[in-house]
Parts: sequence; structure tokens; C-alpha cells
Amino acid sequence: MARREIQTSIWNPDVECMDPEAMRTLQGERLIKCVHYMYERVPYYAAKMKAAGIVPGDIRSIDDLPKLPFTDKFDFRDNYPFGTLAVPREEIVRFHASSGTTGRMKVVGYTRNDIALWTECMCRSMARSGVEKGDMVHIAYGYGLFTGGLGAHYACDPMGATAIPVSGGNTPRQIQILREWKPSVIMCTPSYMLHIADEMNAMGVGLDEIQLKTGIFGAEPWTKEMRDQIEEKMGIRAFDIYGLSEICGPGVGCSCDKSDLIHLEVDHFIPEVVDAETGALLAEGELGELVFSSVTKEGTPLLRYNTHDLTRLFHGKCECGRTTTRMEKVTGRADDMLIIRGVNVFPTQIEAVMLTYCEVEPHYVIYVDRVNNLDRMTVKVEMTSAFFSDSIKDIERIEKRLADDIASITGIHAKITLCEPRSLPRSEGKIKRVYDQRFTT
Ligand code: DLL
Repeated sequence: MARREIQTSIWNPDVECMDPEAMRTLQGERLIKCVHYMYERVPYYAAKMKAAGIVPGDIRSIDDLPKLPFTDKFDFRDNYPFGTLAVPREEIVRFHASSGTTGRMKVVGYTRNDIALWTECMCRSMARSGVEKGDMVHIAYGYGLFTGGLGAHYACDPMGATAIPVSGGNTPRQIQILREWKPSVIMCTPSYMLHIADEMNAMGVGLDEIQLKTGIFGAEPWTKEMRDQIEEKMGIRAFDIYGLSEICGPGVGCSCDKSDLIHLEVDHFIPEVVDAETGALLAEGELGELVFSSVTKEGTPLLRYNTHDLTRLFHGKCECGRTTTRMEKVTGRADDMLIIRGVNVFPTQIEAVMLTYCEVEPHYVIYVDRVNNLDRMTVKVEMTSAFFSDSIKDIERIEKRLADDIASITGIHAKITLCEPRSLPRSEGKIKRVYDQRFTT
């Protein structure tokens, strides 16, 4: 079925299409203000600056940013719950939090201005993805401490769009709403979109019964191959929205209709990409860890916060007319990287190979364990219903071909097991794809 037309727009052309030099000046001014603000109000960051022998006066322009010390998830852990706040708790109108690998939640406080700033950024993302006045927006990101649901929700009002706060879960009800209320926009994780698509198919709900035109997906790594599958299965355009709780939630950036790269809201969140080992600043186009300075936030501002997400940055004007820095799709974070027999492997590398096969579905799980001191990787992936009915010989043939193709990309030979359709676990939010049993007792 042909996709419905979408009309994208530029929410804030003054900023999104700003002359790059003027943007750097603006960033510099905001950075200088933020450094003073943090130094005076946030003891843990003042201590870091003192330890690095830096005073606020040392930061005179955007070029001085690399002089500043990094922040990390450990700063949230060490200052849990409210020690990262730059304002008295009474000025915070909302908290969000995300669970971290440190075992303690990363708690982020928003003042009224912070909520307004977040909303502005979300409006930019949504306009970029084809949301217009009058659209009905089905929000299937979770509502709660997770930022997905409420972040999307608050932008609907200024856009003149209607929010449907469905939240995640209860898939039959999601489908009922898609079919009976006919929203034009959906927002959820890409893995949940695929699950909804499969359930629609199983229930015999056709694309002619729904009226979605666009989807805004994020909160987890996903490949271009996964995007193509979503666009085809749902008959929509699929956009990539990026964000993290510590910086504001969704809306730190979003792709446009002219490229796969993600435009970042650089007037508020100054990006850098640094070498994972040395922390040295990397040049345009080099792969490294993404670092943000959220220079206009009041509640929990952060300077040089290392997200550990891996990407590359690109400057220069986009075909869509925007001039803001863009980043490559985040295909994983340094924490997601598996080291198998000394070789670095990202789950998204495996996904990209598998999704080129018409015999399998984009539902997979990766297990890693250790047998006789040797790492072993097993990938379970679902077959399509059509292929499932084929003979055992064909199944073995595809398993071998997949294993060979994955080995040629990653350098690791994985055991591939094709499973029955609809047999692997599904997710209603962020999906867990990797089960690493090597480090569990
Ligand atoms: O996932 C915020 C969000 C909600 C983004 C809804 C987009 C849509 P956290 O739970 O703090 O916040 O997780 C942040 O998720 O550092 C990335 O590793 C990953 N992530 C988020 N968006 C993308 C994306 C939300 N578009 C962490 N592509 C980030 C790849 C993403 N990874």
C-alpha cells in the first residue's frame, strides 16, 4: 500500500537554519553563563573544576569547552538523589529518572523553564517528522519516570495536535485505537512498533483500516534495515528521535525527511565526540563517544556529560535547509558492545545482516556464554510464517548462510537458530536483546 503523504516543517527556522558562526557565538555565550552557574550552584562540579585547576574565567568562548572536566553517570550515583540539582528542590516542578548500570537511578529535575525548553525541542522534532496542527498523536511510549511519554505529550499542545496518552502495553487496545480513532502519528520504540505490526497482522487488521502517516521512534538502537521494515509493514514514514533522561529526554535531536542523520538542538545541547580511551576531542566524521553540555538548563544542567553512545558528528547545511550539527544514527553505546573472544561486536551489526534476509523477521535475541573458557555466541531469530512451512534442509541452509554473513561482518562465528514465528519475547518499551551469561554466577 502506498504511504500517505507527509508535510514536514521547520518549527524554529531562526535557530534551526542559523548561520553556523552565529550559532557558535550563541553557544559560547550560553556556555560561559552555564559554567559560572554550575560553579556557584553545583558543589560536585565546582570540585571537579577546582581539581582540574580551572576557574570560570578560563572559559571565554566555545573553543574553551574541551578545557572543562567531563561528567558521567557516576556523578548521578555519587550525588543521588538530589545532589546534582542546581536549584532548591522547591523550584523543581517535575522529576524523571532512568535506571543505570550503577544500580542507582539517575534523577533529573526540571524547573518550569526546563519543561518549556524540552517542549520547544520536542516541537522541533515532531514538526521535522511531519506532525502538523490537527494531527492526532498516538503516544505509546511509557508514561512515568521514563521521559518518552510525557516528553511527547507536552509538545502536542503548542503544535495544535491532539495527544492520545495510551502509554506502552495492552497491545490489543493499541490496535483498537489505531483502527477506531485513526490517529495520524504514532510514537513508540521501534521494537514495539514491530510488535504492534505483527499483532495487527495476526488479528487480520489491514493497513487500509488505519490512517497513520508517520512514526517517531527511538529510545533504543535500531538499524536502517529495521526502519525500512517498519515503513513497509506500517505504510508510514519512520523518523529517528534521540535523547536521554540526563539531557532532557527525547528531543535532543531527530532525523529529517532528507537524510538519515539526526539534527541536534545545538543551541541548547552542545555536542562533542571524544575518543573513548583518551577523552580527546575527535574531528568531524570520526567515530567516538557522544558528549553533551546542556547549557540552558536550570534544574540539572550538565557540562561535558559522556553519554557513551557511539556516533559521528557532521557539520554543514542539510538539504532540508537546516544548518544544525547532525549525528549519525546511534548504533549502540560503549556499554552495549560485546567483546567475544577479544573481538568487539555490536548487536546492531548482527541486526543489519539479518534484516537483509527475507526468510527471517526482525525479532532476535543474542545469547553469550562461555564453554571450556571459550566465548560462544548464539543468535536466535524468528522465521517468517511463509518460510516456516519449508523443509528442514532449507532451514539449515539459511542458518549457515546467516552465520557466514555475520562472521564476515563481525569476525565472529555465531550459532544461528531459526525459531518458530512469534516464539521470542516481545517488548512494550525498550527491548532487551542481549543475554550475556558469562558474568553471572
Ligand atoms: O530513551 C529518551 C527517549 C525516549 C529517546 C523516547 C527517544 C524516544 P533514557 O531511558 O535515559 O532516555 O535512555 C537513553 O537510550 O543514551 C541511548 O543509548 C538510547 N537511545 C535513545 N534514543 C535512541 C535512538 C530515553 N534514537 C539512551 N537511537 C541513550 C539509538 C537511542 N539509541
